[in-house]
Amino acid sequence: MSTLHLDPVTTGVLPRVDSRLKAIDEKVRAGVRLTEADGNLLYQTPDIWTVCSLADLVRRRMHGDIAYYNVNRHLNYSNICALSCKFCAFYRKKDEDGAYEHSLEQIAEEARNAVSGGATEIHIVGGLHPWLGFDYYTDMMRIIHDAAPRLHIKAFTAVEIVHLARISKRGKEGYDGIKSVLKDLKDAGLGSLPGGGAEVFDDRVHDEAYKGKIKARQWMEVHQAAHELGLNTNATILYGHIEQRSERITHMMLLREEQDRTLKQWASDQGIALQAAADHQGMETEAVVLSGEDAGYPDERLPMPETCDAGYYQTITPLPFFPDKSELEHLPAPTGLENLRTLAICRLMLDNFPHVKAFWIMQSLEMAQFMLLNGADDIDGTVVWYDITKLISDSDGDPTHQETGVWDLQKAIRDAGFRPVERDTLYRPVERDPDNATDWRIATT
Ligand code: V47
Repeated sequence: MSTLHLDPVTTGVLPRVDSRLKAIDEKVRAGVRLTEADGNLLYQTPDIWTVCSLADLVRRRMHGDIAYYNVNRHLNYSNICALSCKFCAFYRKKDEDGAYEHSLEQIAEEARNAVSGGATEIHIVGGLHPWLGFDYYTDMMRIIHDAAPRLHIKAFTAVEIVHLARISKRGKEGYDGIKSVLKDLKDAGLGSLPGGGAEVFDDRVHDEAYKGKIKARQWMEVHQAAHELGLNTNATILYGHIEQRSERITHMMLLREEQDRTLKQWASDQGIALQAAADHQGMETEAVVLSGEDAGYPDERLPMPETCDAGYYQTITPLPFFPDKSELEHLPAPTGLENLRTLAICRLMLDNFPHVKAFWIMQSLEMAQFMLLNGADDIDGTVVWYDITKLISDSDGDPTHQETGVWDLQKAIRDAGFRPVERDTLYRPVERDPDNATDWRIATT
């Protein structure tokens, strides 16, 4: 690597290569874990191309030329919320214009529609509804499961789970209360947890922008309890509002630490040696790096949770802040390059997360395509209705209708130079009958 390092401020010239990244380059190539200071440098450097090409190296080691998409539906059962997070334009107060809540019959109908559209997953989240009882949520799982037994139910952010513990009078039981709520939901049909509601794990940002919401420790506890029950979960980071870039790195470090703990627990339960790879590379003994030179996916080191009784974090999805109609509307949205850099840094810092998702609904399909070349291996799915953030409107001007067909997702992936693979929620490849697209099975090879 050249040692060229020009200061873009004094020279007005953007350096092509920043020599300060040399040590990071060597670590990534050797599969050695990056430090917090490395993460901060990845944000500070003007040499975004090196950041992106390192993320691409890791992404190709882990996933080769595969890029995942899925056929899914997002469903927001209600936007009525007891909280008033400043970044959120989705919530409404009871009786406010636009407030809604779906009946269980409407939800069952949506599940049936999802199946007839070929979906393998329904992704369900809502606000913290002040008066719906716990039965509504367990009945929701059962009614979907009855209407669509093969549809995987990925539902409820950690903050909703804590809310459900409170309304089912288990709030005071702490971790055990959370776990028993998750167990009830799992018994009723819940298949996994999405990664929402994490925002940025920092108390200052929390108190300024989403006071009243759970903090990092409780968010992690919910996911830990889910993992212990054999449910896989995802994680997110909502960035580009009032947080500092260094606080994003802290957020990633906390998730990475938690995934280390999760994977080690899981490996010891399974009697397998996840640690061996880390020891072999002479890394910090606590690190479990999945993105080193021996990375390869699908990875038999991480079998599906349904074949064992533990789960783990599958995916990190960086969510760029959408200011429109929120209390923070005066702030600018993060730029395309900032979104690209944040996703690439997620790939590099979260070396123990199997997947990085460029959620096309929030990144745009064009940016998601570009992100596949810079760290992402997944673009999410057909989605259909999305009410939380609005990037596009359909031909009738309805901004919640945000649907892209399978063909468009596949074409976007192919045009970016990757091989589209349809996955289910647990990242198992899906095969479809060419004569009947709604007939699908998990591929065996
Ligand atoms: O929890 C809310 C965020 C999340 C805004 O796990 C906002 O596979 C940006 O979590 N600007 C919901 N973000 C979305 C989510 C998600 C999406 C796709 C896949 C997965 C997954 C998870 O969106 C919320 C909140 O963190 N959010 N308002 C906003 N104005």
